[in-house]
Amino acid sequence: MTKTFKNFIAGQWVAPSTGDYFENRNPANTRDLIGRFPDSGSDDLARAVVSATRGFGHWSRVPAPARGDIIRRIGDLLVDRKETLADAMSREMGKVLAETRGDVQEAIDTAYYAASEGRRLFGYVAPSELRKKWAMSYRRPIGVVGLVTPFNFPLAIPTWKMFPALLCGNSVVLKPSEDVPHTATLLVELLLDAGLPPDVIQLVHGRGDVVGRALVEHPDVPVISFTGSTATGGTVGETCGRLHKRLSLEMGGKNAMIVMDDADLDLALDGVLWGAFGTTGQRCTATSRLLLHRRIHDRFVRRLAEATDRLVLGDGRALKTQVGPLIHQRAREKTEAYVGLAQEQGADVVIGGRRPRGSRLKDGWFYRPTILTGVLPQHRVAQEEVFGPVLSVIRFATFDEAVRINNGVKYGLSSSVYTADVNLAFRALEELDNGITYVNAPTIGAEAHLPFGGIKQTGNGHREVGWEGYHFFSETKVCYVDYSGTLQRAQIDNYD
Ligand code: UN1
Repeated sequence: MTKTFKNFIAGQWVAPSTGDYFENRNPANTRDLIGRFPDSGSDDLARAVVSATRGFGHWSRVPAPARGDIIRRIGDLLVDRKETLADAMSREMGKVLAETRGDVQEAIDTAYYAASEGRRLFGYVAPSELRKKWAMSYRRPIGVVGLVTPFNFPLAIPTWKMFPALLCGNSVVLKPSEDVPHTATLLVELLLDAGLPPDVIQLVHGRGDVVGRALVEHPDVPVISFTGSTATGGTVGETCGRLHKRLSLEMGGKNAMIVMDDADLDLALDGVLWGAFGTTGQRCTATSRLLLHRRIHDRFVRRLAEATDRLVLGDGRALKTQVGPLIHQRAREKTEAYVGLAQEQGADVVIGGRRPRGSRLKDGWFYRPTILTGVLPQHRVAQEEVFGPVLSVIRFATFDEAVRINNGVKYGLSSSVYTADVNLAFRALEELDNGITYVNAPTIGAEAHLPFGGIKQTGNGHREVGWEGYHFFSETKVCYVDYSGTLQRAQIDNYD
């Protein structure tokens, strides 16, 4: 019997007003049907916003340390349910269990950070320019926050938006990716078990162009946080600009790893395998360009091809699997199209460049990890986000050239340099145009307590998590108290 799931609106698990559902299948084996999920309409979303507005009314008045206590309990339950959540996530998203456990761990870390932030959420006290007057600031909740989240981190991304938003006193409407609705459902069940008031969290499943759009356009949702493609982010940005909403965008990446000729090549090899093919390349931080110094280029490519060939593809829940499937047919077709395009533009496929053979993987969206050489910086495969297991190798002669290539794309999320030269390492930190730069580590793996985000068309100036995440989800109120008993006028020149 196929299980039919519901939305969580106004404190109840409810069927969608449309009566329509979509199927959620395991990308490693499409014969495995996980369930049917609501293909909701804008009416469902509107009801969720009404309830979340009520939730905001009382939650925003709960003291921040007490809000933090509930989020700490959420963290504890995430610890208890780590294996169940990881397994469900691998089943619906495809990445290997070690990675989905990491995804849960990122949520746990974010929860405990948020809990402790309830006892900080610092404002400032500044000296007033006048006598007998205090000047200070504190952080206020904003209102109903709309979250639109992607498939690749089914738990980490919704929670790293949601926990700071909740801690700051906002209520939340979550529209998860239609590729990972089951993890979102398990998350909301967990939040309620931990004691989060039911009208503070609403879950509305459905399509981006219906439910996502309704959320972004809703006049009573003053804050939107979106992670997804740069194209969709642009549309979200136009709407939020028109409606004067506060908006945080996390979008594409075209992240490069630079390997200098003095680098520890064993270390760089492990790094690039993990950075390029972890999560099957489906991270916005994925290493999708490998910039190799010409003196080590051929040697490194040979070793990389051998190691890539040994990677074991399969179901993310099978013990031996190192690389899972892509999320769906469109993702595989897009990956194939980029490999074709690269070849037309003159690149060579060194390894991969095709679907796996044999019957074992025939029912999943698998694609062999692929290395392209002879790629030029301006080739489309080296400029555009593939979001698949495709690594473009580019040769360079000098560090300055590598910096130019790294910076010569429209994205600016993450970069990495492998070198033993401390001077070059610091130059990389200074000169690479990205929100995150790693030295002697791959482009993926940002930690949950440091601000996350990118520059240029990766973002719109905000950062997620860390201390900066809390700035986005709260407004600064500045307070002046004049206890002089007289009218004192600021900006009047009192200095004779
Ligand atoms: C993403 O791919 O959208 O830094 C987020 C990392 C992870 C988060 C990636 N902690 O790779």
